[in-house]
Amino acid sequence: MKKRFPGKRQQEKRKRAVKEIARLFRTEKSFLIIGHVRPDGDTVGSALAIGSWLGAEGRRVKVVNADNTPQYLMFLKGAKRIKRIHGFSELKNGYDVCIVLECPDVLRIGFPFEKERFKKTIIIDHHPYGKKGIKDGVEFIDPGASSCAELVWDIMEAAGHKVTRDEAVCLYTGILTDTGKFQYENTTGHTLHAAAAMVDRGVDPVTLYQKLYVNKTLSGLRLLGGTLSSLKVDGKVAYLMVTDAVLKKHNASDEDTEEIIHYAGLLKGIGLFVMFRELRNPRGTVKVSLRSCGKINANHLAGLFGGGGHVRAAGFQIKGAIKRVIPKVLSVLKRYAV
Ligand SMILES: [Mn+2]
Repeated sequence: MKKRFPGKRQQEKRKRAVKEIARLFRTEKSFLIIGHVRPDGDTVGSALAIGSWLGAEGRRVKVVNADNTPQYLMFLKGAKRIKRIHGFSELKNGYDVCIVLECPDVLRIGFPFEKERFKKTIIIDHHPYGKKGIKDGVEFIDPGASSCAELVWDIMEAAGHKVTRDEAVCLYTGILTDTGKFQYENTTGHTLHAAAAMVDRGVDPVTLYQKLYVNKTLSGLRLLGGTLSSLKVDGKVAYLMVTDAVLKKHNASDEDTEEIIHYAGLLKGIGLFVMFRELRNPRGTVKVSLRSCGKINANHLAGLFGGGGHVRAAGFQIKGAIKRVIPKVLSVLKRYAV
C-alpha cells in the first residue's frame, strides 16, 4: 500500500496551500468552480462540497462544467444548479477566484481557460503533473490521493471547516466512484479514514451505494448479458465487443455500455481487458477501452494507438470495421500482455 504522505516537504507545501486557500475563501467574494469534461462522481462531488462550504460562508458561488451532470449524480445536493457552459463568455457575472478541479491539463475544462478573468486561480488535483496551462495558481496537488474529494476533505479539515452531512455525501461519492468502491490501488489508509469520518458525519454507505450503483435499466442489464456472451480469452488478454446491432437488439443506449468492461475484469488470471465498441458517431470508427492489472500499463498501450488515460484504464479510437479492427489491435496488445 502506498504511503499517503510522501514527506515533510510535501506536508509543508500542503500546509502553505491550505493557508492560502483559506485566506482567499475569507477575503474574496465570488468563486467559480469548474471540473473536467464529461464530469464524474469525483468532479461533481468535489465541486458541490466546496460550493456548499463557500455558500455557507456567504460567498457568491457558481459551479459550472462543459458537459451536463450525469443523471445518476442528480441526487447530490446542489447538482440541479450546476450550469453547463461552452465558454466563460456565457457567464453573466464576473468572479474573483476560479477553482479548477482535477484537470491535469487545463484544456480538460472543455474550452479555453481565460486566466485574466479572475484575480486568482486555485488548482486541486490528484493526477500527476496537474497544472498544465495554469500559471501562478494556488496548487493543492497530490497524485497519492485517491480522489479530488479526498483532497477537498483534507483542505476542509485543515482549514477547520465543520463538514456538513450533505458535503460529506458529496465527498464520499467522489471517493467511492474514483476508487471503484475501494478496490483500486489508490485506496490508502487515509482514504478509508476519511471515508469513515464521512460516515460519522451522517453518510449512509448503504443508501449511497444503492443510489450510485443500483440504478441499472433492464435493457442495460440485458445488453450486459448479450455482450458478456461474446467474451473471449486469448492468452492474458480478454476481450469483447459491442456492436450497433447488439445495442439495437436490446434497445440499449451508449450509457449502458459504460460498465461492461468492469464485469469482464472479474475474470481470474487476466492482465488486460479490452472492449471494442462500434460507434454510431463517427460511423466506421471503433472505440477501444482498456483495463489492466499487474505490470501492464493501459495508458502506455493506448498511447501506441494515439489514445491515453490512466495506468489501469485508458482508451483510444480507431477507424475501420469492427471485425477487421479486433485482430489488428489484438496482435499489437498481445505482445505487451504477457
Ligand atoms: Mn478524480
